[in-house]
Amino acid sequence: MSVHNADISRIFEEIADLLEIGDANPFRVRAYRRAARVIGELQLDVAAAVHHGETLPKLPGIGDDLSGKLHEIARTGHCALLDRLRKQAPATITDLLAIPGLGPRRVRTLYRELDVQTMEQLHRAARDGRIHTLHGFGEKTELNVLRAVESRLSKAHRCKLTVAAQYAKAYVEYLRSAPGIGRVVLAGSMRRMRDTVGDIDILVTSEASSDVTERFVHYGEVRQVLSHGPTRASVTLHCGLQVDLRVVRAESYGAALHYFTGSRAHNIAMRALAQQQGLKLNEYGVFRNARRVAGETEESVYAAVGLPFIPPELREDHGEIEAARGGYLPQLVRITDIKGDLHSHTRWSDGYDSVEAMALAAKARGYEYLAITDHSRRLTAAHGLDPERLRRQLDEIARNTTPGITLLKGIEVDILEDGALDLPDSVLQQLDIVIAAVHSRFNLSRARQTERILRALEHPLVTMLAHPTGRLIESREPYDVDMLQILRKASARGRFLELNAHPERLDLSDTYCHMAKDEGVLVSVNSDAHGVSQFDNLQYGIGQARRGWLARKDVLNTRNCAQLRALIGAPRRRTAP
Ligand code: DGT
Ligand code: CA
Ligand code: CA
Repeated sequence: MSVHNADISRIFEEIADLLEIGDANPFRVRAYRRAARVIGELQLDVAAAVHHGETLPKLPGIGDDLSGKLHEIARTGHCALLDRLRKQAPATITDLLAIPGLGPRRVRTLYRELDVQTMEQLHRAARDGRIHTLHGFGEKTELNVLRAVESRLSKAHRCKLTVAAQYAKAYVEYLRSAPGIGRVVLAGSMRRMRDTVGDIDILVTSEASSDVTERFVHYGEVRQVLSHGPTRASVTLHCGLQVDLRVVRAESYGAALHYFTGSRAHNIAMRALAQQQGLKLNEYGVFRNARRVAGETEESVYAAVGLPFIPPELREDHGEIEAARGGYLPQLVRITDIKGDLHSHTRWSDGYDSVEAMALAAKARGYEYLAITDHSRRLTAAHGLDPERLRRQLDEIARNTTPGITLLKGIEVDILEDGALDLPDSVLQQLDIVIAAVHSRFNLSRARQTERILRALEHPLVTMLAHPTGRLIESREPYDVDMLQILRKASARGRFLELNAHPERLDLSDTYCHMAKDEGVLVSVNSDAHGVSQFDNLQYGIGQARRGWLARKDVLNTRNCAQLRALIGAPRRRTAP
């Protein structure tokens, strides 16, 4: 059984949670949390490296003790410490942490005072009004907990795209190595690059389909076989994810891929379109009477109904079929169109690497420019920069002579509660790029949150709004803002919105990207890399941008350095003192 970085990360996170619920030393808790984050964001496959006897690179914050645990998990998939901690706590207690607002400390209180151990018990306690009297809780918290539990109990669980992608990749590799196998591809919402997926769908071509389904259900990570037939099978993995397999013959590949890519709504619209033309479209091909007229490739399927190829990211029945018919499908932005990154961190705040290492890594990706944008002082947990430390950092950036790449001096400055910025104008004036970001008071009313952001966008020195809704996928709801007003302000003031490509965020979402395009606001697809390995996050940002119909021209950082400077410099020059 193979162990993925996401598994190691989850084990460390659970250890941290259980230690904290158990009132352990906060430094120890923090060490595990940090390790979870570092491993979770690492591109290198740790278990594979351990397996091949390679020495791991020095990882920030991972000393001898944690390194030992890392090897233990990589080798065995388990950690003895976690097993011990789990025995000491009720099995379901960490589920409660999924409720926004419930950290380990509050979970500890709920457990000790009310013996709450499960989601159902939590629901009852909140409904009966037993929570608000506890120390550290209140009426408002109780109400929020009640709402969150109810929404959770009623909603099927989805998995973040990037986490599911790790499991999918390993499964695909396992299937590929089988004899007699043709193509192995991912379909479903994963191919459409949805930010979360309900399950993984794999399509295989083979003339010996039952051999393939047999191999599929005998994968080492399978927990349960849900169904197993000659051409299809479904399983759940140990991590809880469901995986569906379909095996078809090569001649049906295109039609099957089209069908299993979905979305359901797109398929239904396509079938109706085929019917209008006297054709029948299904997962085996396109047929006129009983004669197959297309199906070997997806292009042939679309061509049979008179359409050009529609990229998977657009297949949501959100107007893509009409656009294809009318000849106005956008030429979607591609990752190779990206000329630079406008949001990155270094060791000066909460990044893991130096300015120089980040510059080299950006250059190695073929970028023309990289903006270094560490946090501002208000974000103390991230070692945010005050004016003095920022000045020293700017000196270091100015001294950097990495050839072939332009470093832009920037900051990710906090937007304070009233919409003012966390650093004085005299400091911000020295920068090439100012990214304004909300990192606190997520729960302001819609009117006040919107007002706060509008005020920041009014500021003459602000270039861009970072992660505009603050959502963390599956763990924190977006804050309540009037996005249309924000976009109109950005448009009027010549400002830009970020699409933050960090896998937890993917913020702007696809829908808001489309809205930005409609309002004529350029979107910058930024990695928000906190280390050299995280520039790769960009691929997921590009996926969302494509889902949001963005073409190359709609994306700010497809511009070359000179064009970019003209665009981000303009508002600054207009208002320079
Ligand atoms: P998910 O898994 O919830 O993230 O979303 P999908 O789109 O991957 O949905 P899934 O896994 O249930 O099915 C994969 C694709 O198979 C789906 O996008 C379209 C196709 N499909 C499945 N069932 C049906 C159906 O009953 N009707 C039609 N038209 N298509 C279907
Ligand atoms: Ca699926
Ligand atoms: Ca499925």
